[in-house]
Amino acid sequence: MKKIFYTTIAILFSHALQAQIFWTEAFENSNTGGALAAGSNTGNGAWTVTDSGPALDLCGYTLVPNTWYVSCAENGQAAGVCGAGCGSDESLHVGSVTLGDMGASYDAGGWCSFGLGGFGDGTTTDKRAESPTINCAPYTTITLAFNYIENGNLALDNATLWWFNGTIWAQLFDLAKTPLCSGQGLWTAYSVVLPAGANNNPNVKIGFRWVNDDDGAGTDPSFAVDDITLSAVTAPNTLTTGSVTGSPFCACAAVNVPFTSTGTFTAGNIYTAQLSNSAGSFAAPVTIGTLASTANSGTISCAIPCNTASGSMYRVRVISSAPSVTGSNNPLDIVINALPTVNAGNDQTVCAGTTVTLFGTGAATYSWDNSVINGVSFVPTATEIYHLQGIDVNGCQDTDSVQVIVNTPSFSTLTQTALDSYTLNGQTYTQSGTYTQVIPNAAGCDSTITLNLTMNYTGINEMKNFEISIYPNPSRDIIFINSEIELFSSYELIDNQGRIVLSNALKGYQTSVNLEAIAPGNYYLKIEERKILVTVVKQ
Ligand SMILES: [Ca+2]
Ligand SMILES: [Ca+2]
Ligand SMILES: [Ca+2]
Repeated sequence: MKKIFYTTIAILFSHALQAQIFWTEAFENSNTGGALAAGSNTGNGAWTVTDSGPALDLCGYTLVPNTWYVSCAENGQAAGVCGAGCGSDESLHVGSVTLGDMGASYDAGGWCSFGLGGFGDGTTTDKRAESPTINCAPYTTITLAFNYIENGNLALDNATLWWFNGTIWAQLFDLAKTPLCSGQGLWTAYSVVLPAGANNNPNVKIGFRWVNDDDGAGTDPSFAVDDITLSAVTAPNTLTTGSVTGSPFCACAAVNVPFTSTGTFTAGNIYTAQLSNSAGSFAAPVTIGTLASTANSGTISCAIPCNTASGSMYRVRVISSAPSVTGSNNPLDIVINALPTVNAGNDQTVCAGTTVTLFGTGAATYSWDNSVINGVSFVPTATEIYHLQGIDVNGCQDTDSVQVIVNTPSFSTLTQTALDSYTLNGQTYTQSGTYTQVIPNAAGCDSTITLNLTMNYTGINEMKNFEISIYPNPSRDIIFINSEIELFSSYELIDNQGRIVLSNALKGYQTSVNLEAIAPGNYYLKIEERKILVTVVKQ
């Protein structure tokens, strides 16, 4: 009745659960005989042997205990098959040292018991062959399985199964003697669930201990083991993509993809969200976001690629990397609208004060920065990049920008003194005065030139107006400006560079001008009130 119950449970769980072998040891070292187990490494790491036997036999003589070999001298057979010599399938087995590796065949000793202690070497043995460290994380309910043969003599010459939890060794089981089979051992399958201490334990070892009491009583085979596996019954991983909200989307939009999963996801697992094509096919999925996580739920922050075409049958799904699981599609179709292509027009170059009109194309509505209104002229005051955002009928947007380079007018002042006439840019002047010219500059904008022109005239060295006399002229210091009428305007003394070196108000009938501070040379005395110009010489 009990047996039927267990069978029923097994059937119920068989769809959801699967055994996963995560460690194997087949001892395949291509050795036909004599290779010691201590140091044997077929890919999992090296096996070791712990010797707990005495140093001397019962009669006080040096021991030659049995030892552990890894070779095909005892062929590793399938369960239910008789033992055999080397057939190229290596096993871990106990053999003799004095007689060499003859497979699972040992020297039971007995010389001491027979009163011949000094005749032969004693074979008292207590040696445990120990596996390399086995990482049992993240597994639980771990099954250890292997095939073996064992004989010997009761518990006196005997093999036992041990395990190590990272701290201490403990015996798991005294393996039963296996049946004889044409004089050899019958290879027998054995399995056991490791204690709970092995669950999620990264530091597990298994060991096989062989003891021999050296009493001469014992029957081959000794012990051999092969094809060791560790497996765990785990639920298969599942991955379910959740509902995606926010459709319709514009290309480029952010989207959150939620998921749930079951089973164990191992360190380094990456959940990846994928986007189908516009028909919902994942034949060439596009990655839109990832999340490094071993958790059984999460939300992946994604971005729909900006170049995604319009479509109304898009789907997303989540996949994982460790283990590799392809999740279900999200439940409903997703609408994605492609982005408009907005154009802000060509860059422009204008002169200050010129109006500019900016307008975008490619969308339905437009907004500009810098207070610009689409299609409305304005006068830019400086070179600027104007950014445009255009939004189409689906509410999808694109941006562009345009540069307006504003060239400024230039201003310059030119001060010149000339004799009789002066020509600037083709324009000839014959009178002193301030003139303005406007011509295009290198940037194509106005260049305003202010000409301060002082004109001297040939022959005007003497007074033409008898109302005013100037003396002494030349002079080293003081000159007097005498007038028949009172003068109250001003005078200016101008050098030949056009610079005013002295100026002051006129003082009625006579004005004195002190020339001591100015350099010797010719100067022009300009009397504003009478519009006259006289040459004055400082000595
Ligand atoms: Ca093998
Ligand atoms: Ca046993
Ligand atoms: Ca014995």
